[in-house]
Amino acid sequence: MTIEIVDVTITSPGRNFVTLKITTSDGITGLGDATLNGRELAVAAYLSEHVASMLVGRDEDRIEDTWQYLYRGPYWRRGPVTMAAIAAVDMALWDIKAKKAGMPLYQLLGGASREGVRVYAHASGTDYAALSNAITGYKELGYTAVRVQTGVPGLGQIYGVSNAGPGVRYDYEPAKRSGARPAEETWDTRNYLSHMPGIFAQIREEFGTDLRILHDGHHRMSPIEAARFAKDIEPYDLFWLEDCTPGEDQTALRLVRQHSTTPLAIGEVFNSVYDYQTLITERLIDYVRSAVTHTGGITAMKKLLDFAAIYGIKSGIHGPTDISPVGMAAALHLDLAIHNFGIQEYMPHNEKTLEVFQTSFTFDEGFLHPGDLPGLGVELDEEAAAAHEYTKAYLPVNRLLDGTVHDW
Ligand code: KDG
Ligand code: MG
Repeated sequence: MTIEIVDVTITSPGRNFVTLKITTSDGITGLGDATLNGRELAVAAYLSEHVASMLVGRDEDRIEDTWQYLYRGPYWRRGPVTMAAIAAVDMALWDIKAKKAGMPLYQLLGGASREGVRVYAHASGTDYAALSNAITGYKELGYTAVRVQTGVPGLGQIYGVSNAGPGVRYDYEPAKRSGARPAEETWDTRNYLSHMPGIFAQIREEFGTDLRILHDGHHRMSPIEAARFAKDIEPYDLFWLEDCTPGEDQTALRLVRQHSTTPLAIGEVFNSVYDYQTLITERLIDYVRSAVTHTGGITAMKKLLDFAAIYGIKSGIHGPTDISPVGMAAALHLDLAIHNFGIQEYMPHNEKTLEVFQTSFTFDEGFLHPGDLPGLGVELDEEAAAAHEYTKAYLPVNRLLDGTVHDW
């Protein structure tokens, strides 16, 4: 059989998603997530203008060969747009193969290594009281791990903090529908460094030692600032400190490592195994944070995680709301199958999104399972998708208090 139809759907049920659908000559369909937050149309055009016609007529079973054809074939390699496009094709082909086998995808990846995958939720609040409320809410829902982000005195709205008032929030969304230009936020690392350790102390005091606490630095610290921070927060036993320094500077983490035993995670802005070469071989990180959607799909992610496993490094696959339910399903099948699973990020999608993408995920006491439908287990309702037109939305730009553009 061969690939017959290749469709790209852009939908915006509260936020934008790009989805690839491949249909084979015998009518089997596969879905792939191609969503790149704030640059959605670039990936959609890459797929529809350059990739779709190359796929038609190819054998849908040749997943590795198709991956290499799309990666090596065009000469220009890597980058988030290319790798998101390749990821979408790869996911769709695995979805088809698993449907043909009549099995959930994780069975083709070696079968389940666990009963469910531990997930972490996003708890945030503008101050400690609001944050504590959110953590309590997630604990009541059964979560055993939370990422905590809070406001910093002297700054306004900052990364990762919901300003929707107290209570549990499922749908913190960093990309803003701000018209032609991104919104702007302000930042001051000095305020952050002096405020945050006290927050972790309060959390440990209120919630005890069982709760897994994660935190995202969102690439904002210099190497020496990150080293100091990682050392200062050691007593609070974080599960991980994520993205403490800018992602493209792999050797920055040497300095952090030399000074602290706080576990480190990085990689949501990476798009290939080469972004990790130094980090993995020098054991500078503990968790790989790539998204399946941005790193070339299931084929590439499995190789990356196997490489990490050799060095005792675990997975922490990126799973914010800008990964569609299709990308999330790909992550969950991998999580269930691999041996070196660490934890999975989980921000449940809003109701409108789950009408467009019907999933078979189940959540039980802090653990997710992708379900046992053949393939990825996600259906796209194209009529529902068509009701939500693409709306320009951007991640905010971050400036220091004096106006200098800073890492976001
Ligand atoms: O598109 C960017 C978001 O996915 C990112 O800001 C979310 O840092 C993030 C996280 O850890 O989920
Ligand atoms: Mg992050």
